[in-house]
Amino acid sequence: MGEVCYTENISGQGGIGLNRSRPAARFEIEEFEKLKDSLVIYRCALKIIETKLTNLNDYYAAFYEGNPIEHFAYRIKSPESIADKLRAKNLPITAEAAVANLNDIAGARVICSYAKNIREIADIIRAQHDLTIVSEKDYVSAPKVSGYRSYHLVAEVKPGILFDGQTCPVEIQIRTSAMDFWASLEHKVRYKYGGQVPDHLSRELQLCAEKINELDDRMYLIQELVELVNE
Ligand code: 0O2
Repeated sequence: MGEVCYTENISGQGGIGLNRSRPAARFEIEEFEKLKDSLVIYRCALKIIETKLTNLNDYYAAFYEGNPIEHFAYRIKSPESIADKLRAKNLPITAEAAVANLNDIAGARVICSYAKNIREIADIIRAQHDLTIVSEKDYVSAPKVSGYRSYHLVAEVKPGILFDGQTCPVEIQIRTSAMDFWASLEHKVRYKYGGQVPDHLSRELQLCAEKINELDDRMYLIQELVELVNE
């Protein structure tokens, strides 16, 4: 199992450059310094989630015949991306607004083999006594109009005594390899067009999302058939 950082530096991935229709949103220097301090707790919270997911993987690897986890990825949202998201939500570009309004500053991604694994993994995360799940979005059963499929949980984590009992949200996205492949291409396309994806590409991406969903189902069927033969 590999572990990667899911980066937001899209321009380095696959050669798709950005076509911004307006200047990038930015933090003023003073706010940027405040943001840097605010990000410490997110890094600590993310490490706790990282340990929990690594333990889950070790457990599956030891006691399950087929480990459903393909790999994990983690990232702290970049200041540029935080500023962009605040602007998109018509919020002030301040550290305080980021902390108060964004739940995905710290993010973990679990990539699994089959769609049925998504629910299993979500159930295990939900059952952790020291995590409080504050929000869940099921874009697998109800995909976004774009075609995006993934299961999102936001877990409140307590990074410990140094932070005075404060909690911190970490967004965990769970999806199959096929869904991840689609999301990463769609993200690049959206970034390239500054969010305004031309209709013909949107339609093509929606079509690909449907095909990928069908592929996920068919691959799962093959796996089930093989398991029946093994019994
Ligand atoms: P990045 O660069 O991945 O961080 P909310 O305030 O919760 O209603 P939010 O946070 O936009 O609004 O929630 P949502 O819609 O659940 O999306 C959170 C994240 O899911 C996004 O973060 C993406 O990572 C992913 N996502 C959601 N919709 C799409 C989509 O249509 N395509 C792709 N590729 N990813 C999607 P960011 O900050 O947009 O991006």
